[in-house]
Amino acid sequence: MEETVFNYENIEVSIQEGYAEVVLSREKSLNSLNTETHKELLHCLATLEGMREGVRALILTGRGRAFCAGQDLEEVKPDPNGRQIRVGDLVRSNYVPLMQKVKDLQIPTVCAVNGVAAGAGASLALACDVIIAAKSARFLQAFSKIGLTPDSGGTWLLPRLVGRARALDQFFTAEAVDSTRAFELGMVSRVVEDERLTEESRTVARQLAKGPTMAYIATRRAVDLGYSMSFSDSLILESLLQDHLGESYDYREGVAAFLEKRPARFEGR
Ligand code: T3D
Repeated sequence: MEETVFNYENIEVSIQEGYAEVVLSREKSLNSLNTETHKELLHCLATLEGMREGVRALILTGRGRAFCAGQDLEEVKPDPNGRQIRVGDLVRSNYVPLMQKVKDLQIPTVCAVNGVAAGAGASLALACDVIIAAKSARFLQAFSKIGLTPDSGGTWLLPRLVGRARALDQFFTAEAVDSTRAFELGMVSRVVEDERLTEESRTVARQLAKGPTMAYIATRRAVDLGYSMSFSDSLILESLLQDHLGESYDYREGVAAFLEKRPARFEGR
């Protein structure tokens, strides 16, 4: 089988034990996102997603003391003639495809938030399925500090996690939310000591990589769509998803394993 080579400048990618680890690696600017990083991330996620059997979970994390400081502000500063990029164009060309890809990825995602997650960096973390924060991590809705409204899915993600009032408070004041508070607010599912973050995220990824991938993705879909559906419509959606999952190998294997009193060996199909 041909080996996939990941050769990127701004991210590091490794694959082990059925999961991939993607590390944002622009440490000097706190892993801020420039256009090249967007391209690499999109390419890498699409490639990993295509590796079906080999990669069934993904960890996203950052190198150094930050997870991600959002948009690389050097990239958007006006040129010497005062010309400035159109922010909406940048959002449409970079953030819309990236965030859509993360949210729709056909494998479960784990974010290991190793430090500050600001602006679009916070959105990137909150778009993942399982969000584990290091004790020293903090979230910063930095958009209003530079006169912008949250983008990269922020206005969809944060209110769903913390409620309208607390989301607007974060958006307007841009006050940092530390990991303990983020846990209390429901923004992250686990907080661990800094030195345990890597192992904790890998333990979760290892478990997810051995799990019923299709069921995870269907669950994410039902939960996300459920926010804007009636209870009755959610019941119908769930039944339709079960139609699909009921045809899967993993469903047959799960039932057989239970009846045979042995651990299931899911294959993600
Ligand atoms: O056009 C558009 O902007 C559209 C896209 C919008 C999406 C967005 O993400 S908008 C939000 C953009 N992000 C921010 O506004 C955050 C900016 N950064 C910060 O507020 C602070 O750096 C942090 C709170 C994240 C961390 O503070 P601190 O004190 O720990 O670190 P620092 O000293 O500010 O930063 C360290 C270095 O990283 C510094 O460089 P230097 O002086 O050592 O050479 C700093 O300039 C650089 N850096 C930090 N964030 C960014 C950055 N460089 C470029 N872009 C950044 N976002």
